[in-house]
Amino acid sequence: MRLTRFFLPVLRETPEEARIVSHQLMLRAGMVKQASAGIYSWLPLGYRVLKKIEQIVREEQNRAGAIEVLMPTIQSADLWRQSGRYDDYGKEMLRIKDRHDRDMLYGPTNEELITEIFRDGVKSYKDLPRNLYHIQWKFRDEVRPRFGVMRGREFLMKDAYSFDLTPEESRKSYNRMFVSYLRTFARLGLRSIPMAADTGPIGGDLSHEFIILAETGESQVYCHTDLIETAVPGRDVDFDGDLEPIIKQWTSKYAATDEKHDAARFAADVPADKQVSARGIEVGHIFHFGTKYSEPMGCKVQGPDGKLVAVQMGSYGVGVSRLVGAVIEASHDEAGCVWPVPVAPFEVGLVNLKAGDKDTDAVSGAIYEKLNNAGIDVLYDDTDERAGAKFATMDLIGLPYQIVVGPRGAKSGEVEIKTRKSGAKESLPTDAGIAKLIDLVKKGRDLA
Ligand code: 5CA
Repeated sequence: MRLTRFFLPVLRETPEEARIVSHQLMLRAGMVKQASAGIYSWLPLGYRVLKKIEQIVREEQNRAGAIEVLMPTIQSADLWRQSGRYDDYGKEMLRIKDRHDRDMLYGPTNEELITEIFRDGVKSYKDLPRNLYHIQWKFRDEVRPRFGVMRGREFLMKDAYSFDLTPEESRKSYNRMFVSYLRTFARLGLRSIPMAADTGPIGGDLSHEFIILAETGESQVYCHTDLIETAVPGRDVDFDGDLEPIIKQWTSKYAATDEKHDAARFAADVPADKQVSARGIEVGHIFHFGTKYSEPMGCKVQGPDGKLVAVQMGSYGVGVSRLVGAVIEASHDEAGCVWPVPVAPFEVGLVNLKAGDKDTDAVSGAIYEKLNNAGIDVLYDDTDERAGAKFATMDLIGLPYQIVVGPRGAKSGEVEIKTRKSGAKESLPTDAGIAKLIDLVKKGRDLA
């Protein structure tokens, strides 16, 4: 992509309303624009990150055996009356009337709708287990939308729903999502910490939040240092096998906890030099709730003995749009974002320091073509801005690697490669520079 043809409305000043760094940087880097309180338009740069995160979430759901569907954003209130949640959900639910005066709502989550779909589509235990998911916008009329996309009113969520015959089988489905989440967040360049959690309005008896440690997190969490170092399951993990040993590793007596739960027990059990107390951002939340929805909504299958049984269910959410902010919180410096390769809006920034100059244009154009042909996502700064402004913008938008072509190098056949994260710079012959970049980017794409 040539910057002269792109839409990148960067701001030089930090907008006053933004209180945390991810919100500030997302506005400054022209990633999002607020449309109204807690509701954002995704501009091209931000949208590219959102799509990359969404795709990684999707790949890991598929790997764990979940099947993608797409349910609507608008739902009928009647469905929520069947589960009893229409009145319970309160003011967070955006209620709408259609032209026939029917009660509709903008879905804050989809337990009811998926239960109806499954109920009408499946009859026998032989159709179990199944896990259906979608990646769709949600609306929650939060009292205090804040921190940009981190706590929005409209936000993109991946929500998966598992259906099983028995609680034991359902536990296996829960475990599959648990392991899948560890992998998903690791692939985004994040270290996630699972933490036993309350179930709130979703309900149920078993639940974990997945927390990213970051200074601006909304909750105080405590965990054992070992948890931060535990190896994440590799891509060869067998989702049909026994995942209990992996789950045990992550939910032992050293399991993470927070103030609401057993912070005191944690303080007594875990050696002082192994305790980590930090702020955390919740990027995922999984629930097992048995027959809470299937029973009232009549989602039953015929068991092996011919009797009808309500199916066992769980639901599994990932805050896809929140993750864009969470990655920035976890990875940035004074100059701007520092994207991990797998989620970077572009993998390489190509800077032509003297656009309009015959030599730098020729060399930059050739590099642009070679990188594109190698399948690298390149943003080519071919504008006539001065060098200082170009470097500032590149650092602000935080592409993992930069390749800089100046008039002198263009003549002598050298380019400069910069690694955004370390700031390390290296001058190399042009072709060697290109080869090195391709190698670095390809190595950086797979983090787990
Ligand atoms: N039905 C269940 C699981 S599918 C559910 O709705 N869970 S949830 O309420 O915990 O939401 C799932 C994830 O969505 C959260 O972990 C969080 O990462 C994200 N999320 C929730 N509320 C917001 C919000 N207001 N803004 C941005 N992301 C949010």
